[in-house]
Amino acid sequence: MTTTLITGGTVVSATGRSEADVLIDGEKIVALISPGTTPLGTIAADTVVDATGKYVIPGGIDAHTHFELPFGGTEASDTFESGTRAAAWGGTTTVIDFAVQTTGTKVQDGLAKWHDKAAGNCAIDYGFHQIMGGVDDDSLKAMRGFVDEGITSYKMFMAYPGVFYSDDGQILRAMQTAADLGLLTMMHAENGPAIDVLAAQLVEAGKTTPYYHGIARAWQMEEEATHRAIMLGNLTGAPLYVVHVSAKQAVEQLAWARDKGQNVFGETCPQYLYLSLEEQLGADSKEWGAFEGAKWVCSTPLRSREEGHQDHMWQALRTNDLQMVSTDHCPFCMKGQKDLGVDDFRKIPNGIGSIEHRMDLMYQGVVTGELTLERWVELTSTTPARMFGMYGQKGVIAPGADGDVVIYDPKGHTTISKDTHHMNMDHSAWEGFEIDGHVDTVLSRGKVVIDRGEYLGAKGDGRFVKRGLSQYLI
Ligand code: DUC
Ligand code: ZN
Ligand code: ZN
Repeated sequence: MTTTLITGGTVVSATGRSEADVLIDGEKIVALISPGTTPLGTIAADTVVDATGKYVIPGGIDAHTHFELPFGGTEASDTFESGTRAAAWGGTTTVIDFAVQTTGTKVQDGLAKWHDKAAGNCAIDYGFHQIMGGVDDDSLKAMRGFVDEGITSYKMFMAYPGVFYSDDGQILRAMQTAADLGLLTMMHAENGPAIDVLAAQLVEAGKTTPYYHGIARAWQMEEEATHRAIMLGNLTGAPLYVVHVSAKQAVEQLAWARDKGQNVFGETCPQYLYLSLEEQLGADSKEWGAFEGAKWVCSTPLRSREEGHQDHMWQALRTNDLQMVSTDHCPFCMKGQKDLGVDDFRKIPNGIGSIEHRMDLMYQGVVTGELTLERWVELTSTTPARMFGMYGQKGVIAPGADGDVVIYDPKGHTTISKDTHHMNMDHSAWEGFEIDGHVDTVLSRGKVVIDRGEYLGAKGDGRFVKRGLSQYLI
């Protein structure tokens, strides 16, 4: 077993910061040592990592990724191998991807397929949520095996009729089962049937460009579905976690339910904090013309800055009306994938790739004063660990936890570009973004996988994490 000592840094947790050295023995953190104390005698570690002037934080946890997701006649362009490697570059040491059951297939087959895709291919640790694409007697029975499989959360879609969609009766039945088992219900909250009508009307009127993706998926569709999901959760007693929240009105629904004491939670994603309907979806360029906006076609969609959604998301992250930031990493290339929808925005595969940039993008909130350092750690690591039943093992720098550690240099600087990122994409949704701060060194279960600009990890290093029940419930 090798020992690693991280010296001279400022250890930041969700609740505070302190000057301490961190000792890792093999895969586990074994001690935090304050300056001037030598409780373990003279420590002669095999490897010493100097973190002077830098932050030492628990590895990032991205609880919402889609590697190799079949969508719109194509497949998300990052594999488990490329996606988890890019995650490591960006200071994320655990991902939770979504195993997929589509309508008409068996849940167990979907899960087995996802284990096959991931096993032996990941650079960092990974877990799964289960997408339920068809709620029936069979799938409800399958849910009863989830906890033993270490899959304690599952996702349903109020959108995408004919693909992933569940109607209210199906949602009700699944939530009843989830309440019984203690599972966390994750919801894609958009009124899909109404959106599909609006989208068809727009296309018929000749409004086919990416911008109209955002118009069809109006905020009213998100607010209404969020409210409906909350009420179904209220009735059944099922804890609810709403994914990729982008409308301020949806946040207001979550806050309303939380104020009444309901177990309701929400995540947003970097794209809903920084990007907008006007500036990105409505963009055009020499290269792609009016189709440039396809890079940012995702669902829920980017919202209008004029309407104030982005500012509201930042505020909600401060007030804990939103508890987490995940990426919904679902990358597609422009050539050969996004361009399937060049004549009709409905055919553009939905998704943005950001897994490599989440820690950096959220650190900008610290730079601008939107977030404290501690809240940055909480939103990107500690709460994801608690929400999804991994806290203690992940999400914290403490004796007994996995040696998942990021050394972050606040003096570093990066310009994001497709030419330097490690995601399998021919463009970047974040091209030209200037980042203050930099991921310097990353350890995954005690192994240095990123060493100041060098990748030292390997596919197969990452292991499946069997998760427990949520540790975040009220
Ligand atoms: N939203 C996306 O943008 N992509 C994949 C699925 C989803 O819900
Ligand atoms: Zn979704
Ligand atoms: Zn998603």
